[in-house]
Amino acid sequence: MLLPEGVVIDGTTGAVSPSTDRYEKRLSDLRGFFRDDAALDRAIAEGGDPIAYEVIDYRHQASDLAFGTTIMMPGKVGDEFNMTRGHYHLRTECGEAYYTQSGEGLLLLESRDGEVRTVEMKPGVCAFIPPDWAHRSINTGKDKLVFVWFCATDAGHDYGSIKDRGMRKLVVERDGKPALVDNPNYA
Ligand code: M6P
Ligand code: ZN
Repeated sequence: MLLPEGVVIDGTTGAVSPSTDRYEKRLSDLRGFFRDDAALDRAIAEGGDPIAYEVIDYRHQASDLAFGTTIMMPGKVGDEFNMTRGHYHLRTECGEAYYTQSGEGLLLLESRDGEVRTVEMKPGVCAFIPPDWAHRSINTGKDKLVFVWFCATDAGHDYGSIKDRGMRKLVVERDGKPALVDNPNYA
């Protein structure tokens, strides 16, 4: 039987205690997601293939609800800010919430019929991700971006269409500021 417990989440480091799982993605794991492969190679060589983000889970298969943190490093690949792969949920009726704890970023969302929206990520904002919207988080700041996510345990990740086609928009640095631009490679 699952028992109630208080899970301690550090909003600065993203540490979750207790947690059930964790993984990290390095820049080399994100090949194919950034626009500029040569810039990715340079960033990997210069930084020693740095960690781009880390995900820590509190997840029990016997419960419908899971949560955890994502800790995103600052940085850019070419002019594109560090980002997650981005996904739809396999269970298309499942939404998600992202409650930012520290840092600043943008949540980029895209519906199946091609509508694009962004939600600012900053402490105090809990972003609502409706069912069947692709979502990718982007660290546009100089510090770590740490947020807590809440999602159905079995929502699942569908990376296929994002990996194959990309998202319609990119978040790049223009004049020192984040800007949303058309993805020239969108298929
Ligand atoms: C958030 C959640 C996770 C997701 C992670 C990384 O923390 O939505 O479920 O796995 O971001 O994003 P992605 O899986 O798209 O790389
Ligand atoms: Zn999700």
